Amino acid sequence: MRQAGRYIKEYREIRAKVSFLDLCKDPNLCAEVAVTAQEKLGADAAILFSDLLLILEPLGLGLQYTENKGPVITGGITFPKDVDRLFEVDPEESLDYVFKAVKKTRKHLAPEIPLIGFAGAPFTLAAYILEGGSSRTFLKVRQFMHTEPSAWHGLMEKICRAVIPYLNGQIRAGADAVQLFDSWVGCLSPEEYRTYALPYSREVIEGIKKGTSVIHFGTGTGPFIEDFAEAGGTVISVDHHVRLDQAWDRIGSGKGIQGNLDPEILLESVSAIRRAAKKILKQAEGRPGHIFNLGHGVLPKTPIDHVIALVEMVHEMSSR
Ligand code: 1CP
Repeated sequence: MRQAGRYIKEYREIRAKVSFLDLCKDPNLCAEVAVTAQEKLGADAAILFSDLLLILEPLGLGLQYTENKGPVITGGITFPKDVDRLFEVDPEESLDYVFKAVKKTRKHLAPEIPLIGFAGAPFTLAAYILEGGSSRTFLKVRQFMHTEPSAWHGLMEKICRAVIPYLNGQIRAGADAVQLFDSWVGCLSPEEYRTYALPYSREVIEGIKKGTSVIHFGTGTGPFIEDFAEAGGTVISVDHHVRLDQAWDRIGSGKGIQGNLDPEILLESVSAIRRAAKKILKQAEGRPGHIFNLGHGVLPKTPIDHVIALVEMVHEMSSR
């Protein structure tokens, strides 16, 4: 789904009655939203209903979701010394509601449907903290990492210490796989990625309970997909700015790949969707290890019938 709850009627009905944050903190409602979406779409897996940014609250930051501006983070970091103000996070204590949501969702999902837990990758979380919300330019985060490398390191280490137990807690609660979202990492150059983001993503992925599949998600990673894959992950997610077959060659056949339909296509006709899906499946050549997915979240105005049709056609075209 990925913020796509917004295009599902049942989700909008629940949201008419409760705020997004209250919804995220209600394990019963989270389970209901996730299970309804999986069943309605006929998807092969379900993703936990939660959000990347919830972990910012126990770090000591203010978090609000606004109608027009999206997430707004307050009390953030301007000066290097601000990093010391952030708390150490004990997810068992402060994010227990997420673990309860995992348990409830696992309980209500069909047993053969895997449940994917998730967290934000250190770079993307740091970007939200430094920018105070969404950004087009990511100037503040890039300026901070260039000019304050030691405070940057301190911030990223603190985030790693929060994210690792958070993901492991989700696994203990019943998540079958986890996805690490580095949604904004595409704003970095390959050199910046290697220096300022890769070491911390690697640290998180290496800290995840052995034997659990990790989907490493990023967008705009085409220029440095080899480095992105090197940070770790059982499966590397790619967006539509790269060809799936070429990306897979660059990542190496030892890893799985996820992707990479352009979410915009879902606003077009069913026949256009079929053509685009067929092209991707052809590039995957039926090789094991391909998870068909969009390269990014579903756009808010997407007709649900188009998403259902996509799931059906992918099943039909890839059946053996
Ligand atoms: O009802 C509403 O208006 C809230 C919309 C919404 C929803 C449904 C937000 C706010 N988050 C979510 C849920 C969510 N977010 C899920 C659960 C599954 C689902 O419903 O789809 C997941 C996996 C996310 C992950 C997430 N949150 C990402 C990564 C997504 C990606 O594809 O890269 C990001 C960047 C966020 C931050 C966030 N939370 C919400 C919004 C609108 C955003 C993005 C805002 C921005 O542009 O910065």
